[in-house]
Amino acid sequence: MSDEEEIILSELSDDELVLQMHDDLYDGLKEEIVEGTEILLERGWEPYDVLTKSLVAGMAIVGEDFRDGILFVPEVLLAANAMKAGMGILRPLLAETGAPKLGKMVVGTVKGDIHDIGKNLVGMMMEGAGFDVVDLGINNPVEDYLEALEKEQPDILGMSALLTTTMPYMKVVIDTMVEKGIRDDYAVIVGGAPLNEEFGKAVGADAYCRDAAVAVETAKEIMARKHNSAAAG
Ligand code: B1M
Repeated sequence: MSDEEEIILSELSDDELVLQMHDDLYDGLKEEIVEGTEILLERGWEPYDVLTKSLVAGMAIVGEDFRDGILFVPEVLLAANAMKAGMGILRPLLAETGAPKLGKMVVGTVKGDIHDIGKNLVGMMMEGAGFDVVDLGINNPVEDYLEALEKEQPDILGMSALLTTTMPYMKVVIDTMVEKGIRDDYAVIVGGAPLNEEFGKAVGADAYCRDAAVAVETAKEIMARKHNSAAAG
């Protein structure tokens, strides 16, 4: 926000407000992000649109300037905190569902990796679609995944990684599941910015999911297949 003139968020048009929110996210202005999120919701925006058009799109700009050495870790952390504050408002709205539970997912970011915004988003969207979600948080060694699988008995294991140096760890987890003879007891989905379809296949996942919406669709397909094969068997 410029020092010369105070911007009143509620006086901006939708398009102007979304652009302002991109700026505010860039500047790590948590309160403004909360206010902008609330204004868009009051104006009748769908929570998913607020999420993708203002927050996720804003974070993409932060990501570009982080990559190009224009922004550094402290600034990006502030942006991430502002984004999380906005997501906090959207979470209950996205998770609101009267639908019966579709299935259960254990999800976590892999060892060595502390990025959690994308994973949180996937968790929120999955809850919204009617899944129970057990979130293991960040920096999970294989033992944490195995323990949670045994304890929670989910249908799906989800792993997230945002670094090219941490994404190979997904293979460690899947290989360990194979060694222990439990690989086929769960569907495994993976996601994160540096991953792709080919990588998902190479590590032995059931599916690579480009974004949270794809994760939800994939999880629904997995559950439909599971029910069909149970009915057939
Ligand atoms: Co980091 N970081 N970061 N960072 N950071 C990236 C990932 C990077 C691409 C930035 C860049 O250079 N452009 C780069 C990685 C380069 C690489 O590996 N090739 C990078 C780096 C280098 C680093 C550090 C090493 C920097 C340093 O210390 N020098 C360091 C590493 C720390 C660590 O993990 N050990 C670091 C630290 C940080 C912060 C702590 C400052 C902060 C994280 C805060 C937090 O998460 N709480 C941060 C952030 C915010 C980013 C960027 C800018 C944004 C990530 C994000 O939240 N995006 C990121 C740049 C980028 O990705 N373009 C970057 C928004 C989020 C909604 O998208 O997470 O991609 P995303 O999730 C998407 C999909 O990927 C998918 O769905 C989501 C959308 O719907 N998805 C899944 C994700 N997980 C899924 C799981 C699924 C399915 C779909 O199923 C289970």
